[in-house]
Amino acid sequence: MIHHIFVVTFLVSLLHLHIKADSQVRHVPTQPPPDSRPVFTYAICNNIQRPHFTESIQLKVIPHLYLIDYMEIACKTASDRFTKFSATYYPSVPGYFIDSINGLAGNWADNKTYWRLLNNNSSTSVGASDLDPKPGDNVVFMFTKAG
Ligand code: B12
Repeated sequence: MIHHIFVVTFLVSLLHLHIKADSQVRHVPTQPPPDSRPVFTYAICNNIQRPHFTESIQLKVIPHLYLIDYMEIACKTASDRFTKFSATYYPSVPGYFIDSINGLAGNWADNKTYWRLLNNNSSTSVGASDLDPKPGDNVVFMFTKAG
């Protein structure tokens, strides 16, 4: 009988310890994983010329990089969705004008199409060589027909 009581007491205290340990684990504040630097969203969107396409990627903000650098990173790290882009350097601006993305080129002369650059739903006042995305930004190259 005494032996039984001892065993039951022992088991109950074990259970108690377990619950205690478990509740302690639950109350430990969640630590961010070591590689969770701030990100921004980069997207390309063509709704006007078939085949339509939209692609989006979250990229880590890296000091001293500009959008054109991130466009290259997207082509390297998600080459199935961000296949390529082409750009022309204008010393007059100065900077790179983005001519084509994923093989789709603007054609200002014939139909006033171009790749328009937006950040947080507003047209940017600078191009891809001068835009430095901040954490949380929503940067989009939108294929657009002017006028
Ligand atoms: C006309 C014009 C356009 C036209 C060009 C069409 C064409 N082929 O004619 C369109 C509407 C396509 C355009 C688009 C953009 N433009 Co613009 N554009 C101008 C504008 C009003 C006149 C340029 C011009 O004709 N100059 C006279 C000719 C003889 O000189 P040029 O050296 O040959 O000009 C060429 C370059 O300026 C080039 N170009 C036009 N815009 C841009 C933008 C960038 C970043 C670059 C590198 C080149 C470039 O196209 C011109 C014609 O070939 C200037 C303002 C100004 N007054 O200069 C802004 C200007 C050059 N554009 C500007 C911007 C920001 C843009 C956009 C990024 C806007 C956006 N948020 O989408 C986009 C480019 C996006 C991309 N795909 O890279 C800025 C550049 C600032 C900077 N330091 O980056 C300027 C200075 C306006 C401003 N904010 O003050 N643009």
